[in-house]
Amino acid sequence: MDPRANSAGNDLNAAAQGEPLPPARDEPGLTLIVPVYNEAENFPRLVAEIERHIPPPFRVLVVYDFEEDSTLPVARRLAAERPWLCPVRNEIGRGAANAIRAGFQKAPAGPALVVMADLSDDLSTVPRMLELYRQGNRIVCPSRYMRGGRQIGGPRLKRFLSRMAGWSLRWLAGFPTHDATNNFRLYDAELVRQLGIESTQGFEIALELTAKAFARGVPIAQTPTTWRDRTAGQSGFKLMKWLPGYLRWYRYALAAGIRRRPAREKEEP
Ligand SMILES: Nc1nc2c(ncn2[C@@H]2O[C@H](COP(=O)(O)OP(=O)(O)OP(=O)(O)O)[C@@H](O)[C@H]2O)c(=O)[nH]1
Ligand SMILES: [Mg+2]
Repeated sequence: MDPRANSAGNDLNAAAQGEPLPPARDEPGLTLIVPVYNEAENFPRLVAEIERHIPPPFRVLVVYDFEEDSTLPVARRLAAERPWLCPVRNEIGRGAANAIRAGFQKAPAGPALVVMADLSDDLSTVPRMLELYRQGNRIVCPSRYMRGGRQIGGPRLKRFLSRMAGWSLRWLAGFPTHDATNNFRLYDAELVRQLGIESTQGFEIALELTAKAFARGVPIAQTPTTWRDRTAGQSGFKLMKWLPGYLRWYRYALAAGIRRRPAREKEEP
């Protein structure tokens, strides 16, 4: 196991001693965690989408791995007029999972939304997600695969595997979303601190956190969303390299669903 496993809780405590966070538009509020890898082309449109769809107060943590990332000059220019926009260097180690972990280190208590910079995620879903969070759900999952959801474009094999993972976990284990692998997701930051993050490679991090919360009976909701394949920039998705991580948390979620079946049957008469 990775020596950093389960260290997210400590990391998050350490965040209080790190650089000060930018003020949200009005304290307290939503934190957006946006991992970026050379997203200069997409980033200004992402900021416009955030301003259009997300009700203040919020802050945006733009998590990059290295100083030469093409997103950085663009993000810094836009941040000059937006105190809530904050580039954050991922010091944990390169890669998407570590970037998201680094974002959670910085996120204060309250709702934390992970959103991609490639414009694939539909931010008009966010007000409904916040409503479901305020109703007591600690994780809210936008779903491409439930009624009302859509997926437009993307590689066929990846689409097929993602859909199969979602459907099988839903029907075999009663997983709380049809879309187990989508990383566009809202979390309670304190819950993430308690659960800890073990993923260090790719985007299996959303499946990990949701599976751990599901195993503990934490309230989780889903809501339909539309996902569109990126039109600019390069995909960094590494299916074969990341598959073992996905399989680990898939098996965990399946076992949790079977173990929790009597409790679930009581919850859903
Ligand atoms: N910091 C950091 N961010 C990354 C890394 N890889 C990808 N990202 C960012 O994570 C988000 C999603 O990455 P994508 O490469 O689009 O991966 P995906 O959305 O799962 O897959 P596709 O869009 O289907 O290819 C984007 O905002 C990327 O810029 C990485 O190694 N480090
Ligand atoms: Mg993408």
